Amino acid sequence: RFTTAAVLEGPIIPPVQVTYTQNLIDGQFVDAASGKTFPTYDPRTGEVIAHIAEGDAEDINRAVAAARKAFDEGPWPKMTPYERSRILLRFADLVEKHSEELAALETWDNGKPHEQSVTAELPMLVRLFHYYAGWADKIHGLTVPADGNYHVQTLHEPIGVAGQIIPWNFPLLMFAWKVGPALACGNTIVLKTAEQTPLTALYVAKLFLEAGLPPGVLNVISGYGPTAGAALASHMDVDKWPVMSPLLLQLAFTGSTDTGMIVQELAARSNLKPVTLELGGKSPFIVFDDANIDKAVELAHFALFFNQGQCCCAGSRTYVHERVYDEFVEKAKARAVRRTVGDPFKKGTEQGPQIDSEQFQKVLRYIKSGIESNATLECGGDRIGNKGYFVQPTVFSNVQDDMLIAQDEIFGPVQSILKFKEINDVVRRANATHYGLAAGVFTGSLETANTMMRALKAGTVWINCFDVFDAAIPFGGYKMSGIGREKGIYSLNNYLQVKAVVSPLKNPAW
Ligand code: TXE
Repeated sequence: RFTTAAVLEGPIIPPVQVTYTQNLIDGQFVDAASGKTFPTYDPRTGEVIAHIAEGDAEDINRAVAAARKAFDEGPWPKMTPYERSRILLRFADLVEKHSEELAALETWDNGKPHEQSVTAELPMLVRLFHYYAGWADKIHGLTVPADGNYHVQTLHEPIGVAGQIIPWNFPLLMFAWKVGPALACGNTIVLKTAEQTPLTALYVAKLFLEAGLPPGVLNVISGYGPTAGAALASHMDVDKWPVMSPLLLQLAFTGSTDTGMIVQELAARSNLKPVTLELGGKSPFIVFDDANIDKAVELAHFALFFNQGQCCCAGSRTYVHERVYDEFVEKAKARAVRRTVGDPFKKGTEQGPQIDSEQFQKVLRYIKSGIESNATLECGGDRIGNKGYFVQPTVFSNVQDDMLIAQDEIFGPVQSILKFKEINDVVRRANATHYGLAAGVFTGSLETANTMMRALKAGTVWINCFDVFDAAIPFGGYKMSGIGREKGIYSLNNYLQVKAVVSPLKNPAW
């Protein structure tokens, strides 16, 4: 039933080599202070791709010190915004020039289809840097008409050193969403990649140096969460005399809700650095009986299975009106059975392996739980082959809201289809979760679409479409799906301080 030939025959050799494995600190690739390394794996086989310098607290300290020096003494903050903008544009050009190697490296380390890396990830990264390059010289304050005999204005200033922690599901895009706005605002950065996918961020960081980014402005540390990540979140460095001001002043995190809570606590207990969090989700995808059913089936499939189901905004609770439920389930099952799973380097592959053994086991555990809770297994339900982390596209029908598969973020290719009767019922159930990242609504009625758009508690509502991303569209969560927004004009606020400047007037009439 599945296109597994490529998996079974053995992996296609990726058309790229690993060049950068060390941490990037102050413009130099260096070994970890401890000398330790960790392996990064090929999810198609579970075999080691390369050994990577394992950053820890000492490497984070060195990187933060370099970023602080680049902010306080380096040319970066003294450059005109236009000069900074041109470096971002040169970087985007270099990414385009090297997009073949980058797409191959991304697929090798992450397992996502190569076609997706080429046609979605790389162009989106380039577009995002063009977008923020455009902002760099348009960031300015306001003149404020305050009461009294005063001239009042605001200055919008970079915060200083930003700490950024990214996940493994979209390594290059998450790099872009964090680094683009922070640099456009004139900050310097210490970025920690996910331990599963360290390769592409090191590669693009090298391209930034080539584009003319001064040393120390962008530092990239590979390593684990509880060591390197926690060291970044809790960074303090006030134990010197005379007491210095804290070096690290902002933290942006994308990952699980559980880790987000740890990170926010570490940030608060160290130096109260402000935190933006982009966390998990359990997004409803709601199909009314007046929708175009074939289109809704295809988009519901895409909303859930895209990127092996490893999307924070995946449409992972598919609510379908009772009048079209049976037809929808039949068609959703037929579509999942047709999904081509295999070596992500093979042309035509829609689904590659899950990222690692931990996520693979987690997905299989949820499938077991769905079966045990008496949801109807329409198709899939098992792994594919005996090597790597491939999972059959799985569809459950007759799913109830209180089942674990309808409540937890599975982060895998498992679609849960639920039935609803009327609009108030589905609004209540769609909102009955501690998540609030995204939602999809499928209907032929403008009134229904407008009502749903207002009623749903989610950071993004897609109407008759899903997963439409653009550098200009803000993204982030309600409730426990996060704090703050990334992309668009909204992301700039995360990386700017506002200074109010008040001075007296001689003659208030003027
Ligand atoms: O996430 P973590 P994991 C969800 C998804 C997935 C689950 C677990 O449901 O199955 O999370 O994945 C760093 N201090 N998402 O374990 O732990 C870590 O090194 C500081 C949703 O991979 O959140 C990595 O860089 N940092 C999500 C990053 O946090 C720490 C994307 C994410 O890892 C840390 C990924 C600590 N104590 C998973 N512990 C999304 N929102 O898109 C870990 N990290």
